[in-house]
Amino acid sequence: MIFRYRYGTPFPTEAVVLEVPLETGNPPGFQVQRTAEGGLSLSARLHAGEVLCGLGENVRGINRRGWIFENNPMLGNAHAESRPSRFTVQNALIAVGKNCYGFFVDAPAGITFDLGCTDPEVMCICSEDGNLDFYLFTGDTPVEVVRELRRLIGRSYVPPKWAFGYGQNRWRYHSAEDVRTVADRMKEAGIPLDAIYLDIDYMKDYQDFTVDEDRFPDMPAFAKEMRERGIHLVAIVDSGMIIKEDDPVCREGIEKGYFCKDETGKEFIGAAWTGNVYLPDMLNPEARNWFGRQYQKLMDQGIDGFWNDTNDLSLFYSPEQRKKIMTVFGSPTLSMQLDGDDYFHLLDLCRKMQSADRLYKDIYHNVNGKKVSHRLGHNLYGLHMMRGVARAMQELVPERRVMQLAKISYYGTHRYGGTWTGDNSSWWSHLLLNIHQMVSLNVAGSLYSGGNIGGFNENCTHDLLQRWLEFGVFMPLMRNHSTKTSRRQEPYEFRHSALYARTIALRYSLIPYIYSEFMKAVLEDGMYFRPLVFDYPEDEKAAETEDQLMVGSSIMIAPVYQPNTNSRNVYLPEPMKLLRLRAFDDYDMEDLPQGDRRISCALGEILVFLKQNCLLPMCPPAANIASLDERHLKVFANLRRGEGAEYCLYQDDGETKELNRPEHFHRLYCDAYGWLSADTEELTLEKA
Ligand code: MIG
Repeated sequence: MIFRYRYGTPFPTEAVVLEVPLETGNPPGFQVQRTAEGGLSLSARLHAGEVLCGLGENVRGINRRGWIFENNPMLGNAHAESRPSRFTVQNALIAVGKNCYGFFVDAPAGITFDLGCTDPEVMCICSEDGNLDFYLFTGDTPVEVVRELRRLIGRSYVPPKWAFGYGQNRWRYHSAEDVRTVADRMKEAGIPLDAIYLDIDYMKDYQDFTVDEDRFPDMPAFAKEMRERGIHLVAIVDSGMIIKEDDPVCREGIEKGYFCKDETGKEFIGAAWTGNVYLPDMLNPEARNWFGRQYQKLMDQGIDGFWNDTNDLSLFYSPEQRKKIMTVFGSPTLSMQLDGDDYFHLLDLCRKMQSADRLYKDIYHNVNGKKVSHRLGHNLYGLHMMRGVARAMQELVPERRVMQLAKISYYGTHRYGGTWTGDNSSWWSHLLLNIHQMVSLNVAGSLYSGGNIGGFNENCTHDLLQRWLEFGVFMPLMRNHSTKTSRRQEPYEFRHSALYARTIALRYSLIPYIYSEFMKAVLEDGMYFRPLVFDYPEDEKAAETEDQLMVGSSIMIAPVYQPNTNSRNVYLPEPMKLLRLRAFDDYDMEDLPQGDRRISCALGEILVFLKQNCLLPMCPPAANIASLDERHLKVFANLRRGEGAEYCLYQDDGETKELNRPEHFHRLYCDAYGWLSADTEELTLEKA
């Protein structure tokens, strides 16, 4: 059930797709108080052992208890453990304990979640301005509660099937030649590949919708060459448009009034790291649809997908702020030898230069003719950018799915595209963080998501990349990405590239399962990744286990996320069959009882735990998704004595949008003696 409570006059975020009638009074179990400054707080008791999951890609564990989170992402928002907010703004939590319930605070800004930080037994949600819609969800199981949340916010985005293949990315593939070299070296190393991502280097002077013709002389021909090799090009688009007199898109944007304005009604000029920019007003439907239509220019060049960056705006400062600082720096009263006071005054000024609050208050949107401050609009910017792009795609290629990603996203963005978790680092702790983030993104319906494999900043090592890939095999978005100054981390850059090749090939072998489970999670408003506590809510140990995940209906995974180790502890909430996978035809199996175990796992091995009476279908690997043969499946089974098992396989053309057709669903059966059969003659099955 979904219940809705309204406080004040909330700004319409358009996150929800369902009209829910308003309740009177306050949500049961919550105490509601107004503050003297017009704010509002809702507090509830936290019970012993209760687990809180959600809040998007934030830092810290799967269980959010014990920390204060805010919905205020901004530039420089590294994945540090102390960060109160990250790019995805997903204000919902699912509570699993004596009672199982969830809630979503629909308010674009100014929300703080004190989840037992101030008082370990109290959770308090505070709103600065007191305007919000509070949705409460109930259900018998955690997944049912999630289902109610997702019924409210709408069905998740589905990319084309090739987007489940391996993608290679690095900031600074400078030219067509660079990209070709990546494709060649991947092929030489025998590594499957479906996509190469183009970072801002393909653009002419970092301007959106342009291609640098010196470095990419004939993009359409190049894209065609790549596509013939089975590789899709995915191009980055930044939200800000570089200010250029002769740029036709810029000119049109100004003429039509499609950019954000400053206090006086002039185009706001922001300093982004690529230069001074105008900001398309994504909160204005006409403006965002216009921006979306520009993507045609890139599609005409043969680009197959988009990753939409800097939708947090990524602004450094406004010209006004710069002027102020320059005045202070240039002041003759400032002595050459800075004394303590001057020094700290200057440091403080520079630090405040980036203060989002000051910056955002100078930016205005046009929402139905009304001036709306970016303070309210900040978190919604990415959502509406994706809406504009999705709508344009619907017009341009109505019958086809289009691959697209966003970085910052309010609730609702999951309907229009996938998510990558932004600039992480090549740290072991960020591999573990990536595992945690997948859970909370899945709560929010951001099912097509992933972190930068190998880490973006800092230098990756051969074992970190290998272990990250072993987890990445299960991430719907499997993309290796690094920044231009870090050590190169394409798999062929390291000595044991055969190991990486085998691991990535395993991803392709697991596609029949991964794609089926992903599609079922979308179509049933379920979750692809789940924390153990969602499946075993009565099990206290499951509630404490944060380094293992349930993936789909049949399996649990336990990735290794520490260096220099060939084993790890695993908790089995029920008896399971361990599959230690090295390659499609190289594995061992062992039946394990319920309980704690130390399990060996050498570099290049993936631990998969098959639940009882469950099946896991796999296919032989291939060079890319399009060449997979998914009609001949090898099936792993874990049967209780005297019982059979059934599996629902999903297969479609991977391109068109009609997802729920009955012919996409096939049943695989395994009887108590281990005999396999399917409900279609098109499939042949072999027992593992
Ligand atoms: O920080 O386009 O998250 O993936 O490589 C600079 C350059 C802007 C941030 C993205 C990152 C991308 C980078 N961008």
